[in-house]
Amino acid sequence: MSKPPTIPPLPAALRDSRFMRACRREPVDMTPVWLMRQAGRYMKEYRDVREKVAFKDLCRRPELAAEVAVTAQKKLGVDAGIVFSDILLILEAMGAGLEYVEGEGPVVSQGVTAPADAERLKVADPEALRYVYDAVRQTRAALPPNVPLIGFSGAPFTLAAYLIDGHGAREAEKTRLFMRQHPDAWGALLEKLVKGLTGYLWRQAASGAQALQIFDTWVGVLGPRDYRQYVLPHMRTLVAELPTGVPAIYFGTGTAGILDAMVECEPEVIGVDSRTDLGAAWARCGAVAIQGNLDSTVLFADPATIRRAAQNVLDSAAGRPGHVFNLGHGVLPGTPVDNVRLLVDTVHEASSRM
Ligand code: 1CP
Repeated sequence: MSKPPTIPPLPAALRDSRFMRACRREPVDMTPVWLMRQAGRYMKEYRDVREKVAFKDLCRRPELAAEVAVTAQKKLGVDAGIVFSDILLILEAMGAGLEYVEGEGPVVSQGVTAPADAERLKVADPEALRYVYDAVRQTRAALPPNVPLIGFSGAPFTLAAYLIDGHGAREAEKTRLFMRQHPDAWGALLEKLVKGLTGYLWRQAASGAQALQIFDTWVGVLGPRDYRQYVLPHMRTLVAELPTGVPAIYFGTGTAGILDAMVECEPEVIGVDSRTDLGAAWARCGAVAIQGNLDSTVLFADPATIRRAAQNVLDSAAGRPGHVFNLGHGVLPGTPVDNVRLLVDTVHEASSRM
């Protein structure tokens, strides 16, 4: 593997930003907020771009990816931007097929059905994803100087689930069987993923991402024993190999049963969905910042309901240092943009009074 690139020093305006302070569990003037999938179909500006460009081409055109990410950050007034990309792009760099089918979502082909397939896949060459680093660079340059940029990748388990189950990895049934039936091939596959992800995430940080989110969207299908046996050792390696000073945010859904095990990989921030109470999560996780966790469907409700629900999340965080406000999962298609802005303003106003 090529030597990791160097990480640029963090300018004071970014270092002292609310979001970075919260990631380090330092006190803040108000709770920082950003939203998973803050750039996407619910936003007219995004749909206008997508009318002209297919999704994969959008990801591969850094100037457009940057435009979409920066527009969302500015329009919403959120405390961080996230690079516009997708967790599945790395699968192509490993030798799998990936198509985004209109109205159906991503479809992975030439994935893994037998141990030999896991052997056939390559460690992703991080240079094959150069267009992502260009997007990071251009997004960083266009964001306000005090607004951090989040880079991201999928987690080894969730990416393996897309390779093994193909599309719609929600229940990950084939994946759960594969890891038990072929533990050696499973271990080798996750090692390969971790190697590729390490180079990929380092390069995003070197190109101007101030934090790195690892999306383990489907890991909640596992119980704590299986998580510790089949996933944790690989997550530990990945998080340990990331650059110091660049907070790692580890997010999964349906993780109430495995949160204690997930934090054992020692991320700076753990992301939880709306099924977990924030106060209870802190009691279990200890010294870690927590990101979350408003139910995404609240954003379809009336203003009073949105305000009350946001306040409930802030109340369960109870002013502890190290809360990054977010949804429990992504912004849903069809969400009214005005409601998202109301949420952001409410989080800022209500938390500054607390
Ligand atoms: O225009 C379109 O129709 C494409 C829809 C879309 C978008 C906007 C996809 C396809 N990916 C994305 C962008 C994206 N994906 C971002 C950046 C935007 C932002 O957050 O502002 C990020 C962080 C992701 C990450 C991602 N992709 C995850 C993890 C997050 C999560 O929601 O759990 C997952 C699971 C994916 C796979 C994926 N890509 C696209 C879709 C529709 C899906 C989910 C498919 C499934 O349910 O299996």
